Amino acid sequence: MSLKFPNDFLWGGAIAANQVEGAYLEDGKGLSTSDCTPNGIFGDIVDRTKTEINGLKDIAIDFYHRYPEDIALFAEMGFSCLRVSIAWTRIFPNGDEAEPNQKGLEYYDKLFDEMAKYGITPLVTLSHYEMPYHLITQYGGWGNRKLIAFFTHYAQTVFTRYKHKVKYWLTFNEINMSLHEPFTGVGLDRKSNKQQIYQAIHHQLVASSRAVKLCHDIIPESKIGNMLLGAIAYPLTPKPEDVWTTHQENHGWLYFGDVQARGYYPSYMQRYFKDNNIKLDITKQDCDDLKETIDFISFSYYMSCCATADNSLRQKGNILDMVPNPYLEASEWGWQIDPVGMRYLLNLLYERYQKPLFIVENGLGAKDTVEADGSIHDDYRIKYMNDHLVQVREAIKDGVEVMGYTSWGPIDLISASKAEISKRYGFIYVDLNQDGSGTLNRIRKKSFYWYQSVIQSNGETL
Ligand code: BGP
Repeated sequence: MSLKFPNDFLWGGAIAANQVEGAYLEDGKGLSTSDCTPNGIFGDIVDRTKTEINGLKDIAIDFYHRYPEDIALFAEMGFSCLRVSIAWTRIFPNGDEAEPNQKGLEYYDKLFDEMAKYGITPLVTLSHYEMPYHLITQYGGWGNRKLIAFFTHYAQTVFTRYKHKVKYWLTFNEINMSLHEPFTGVGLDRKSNKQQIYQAIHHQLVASSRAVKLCHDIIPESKIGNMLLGAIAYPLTPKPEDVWTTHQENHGWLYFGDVQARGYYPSYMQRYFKDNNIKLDITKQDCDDLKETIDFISFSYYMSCCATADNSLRQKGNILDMVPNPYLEASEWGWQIDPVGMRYLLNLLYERYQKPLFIVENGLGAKDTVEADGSIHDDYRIKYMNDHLVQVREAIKDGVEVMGYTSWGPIDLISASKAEISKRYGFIYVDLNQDGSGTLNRIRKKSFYWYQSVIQSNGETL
């Protein structure tokens, strides 16, 4: 069997508006939730306009102004695809307006045109960890059913505007994170109870399916997918109770995919809601809307974790309160590195849904050192990505249909969980320090040339 990837495989990288653009109030943009969390998207809510804090996220890596230079660098690596997100607040600054902000629409026109110059296919996320802050203060976030209409109006506006430029779309980034970080996901206070969170998630799932329907109607040749954090858990031991807990733990994120890919709530969730006395307001119209299912499944994959029936072993503070796997090493940020998990996850999702898969985030956050001659030798990043891509190739040989791979943060950007720049993912270094100083100059790392040869050979050099 050939060592190559499919001929139409999409190679590229993934970025998110709030982590790269900066210009956070420029050209009429409104304040978004990500602008209000200075300690990272998972931090406390602070209105930056009043406090003047966190200048780092105000400019981010200044992609808003430097995108032509950055896209030229992506093209130099040979990207055929770039995943970006639209900042909802550039189009509808408050989220509830009838008319869109023209300057915001024009910005993304220019961005997609720049990509087209190099034949780079856009993959666009409608909402990547941000929403208009006004929708939280005035409506209570996704807890309010009205958000469905605001979101679909936004989706309809951008589908109509960019229908000749964008064929691949995603609805909500890592939608399953709403369970763990309700502020970032559904705009609810962290202290919200399960009933409130699941109701808000339900509204978001309905909004997602309505966006899918609109996309299919407005851009018939389009493909629209969901986006999951691929939070795969293994049993910590072969003890049957651990195996069963793991099964349930995986349901905690797979249910989002089940609803979006199958069009209804799975029976195990009905049982879960009953056991936890959660009574959702689900209308007949909601059930009809949910039937409009996605065309493909997309996910991020950084690490795997373990599950156990023994709650005392859970580790707090690491995104999913996971139990560490004794057989795996971890990044400096405690994310356990598991390339085989990539193959396992791809097989699991394909067997479950029989829909094409798109890996839309994968990468290693690490501290880089710039040598005296200006070079950056990030062999650790090359190893991480090479090992994962080898497993992607194995999964393709297993028969899994994989549409593409967009690495996370092909250029250094502001970390989502910590709002820091030192956790770098890029093939391209950005001269920016935590205090906001730096020239913002872009420098090619060693991994830049490695990825370039991987793409050029369509994976043969792995
Ligand atoms: C995913 C998010 C991204 C990105 C990535 C890395 O969960 O979709 O926005 O940031 O994780 O996370 P971090 O930036 O915290 O290292």
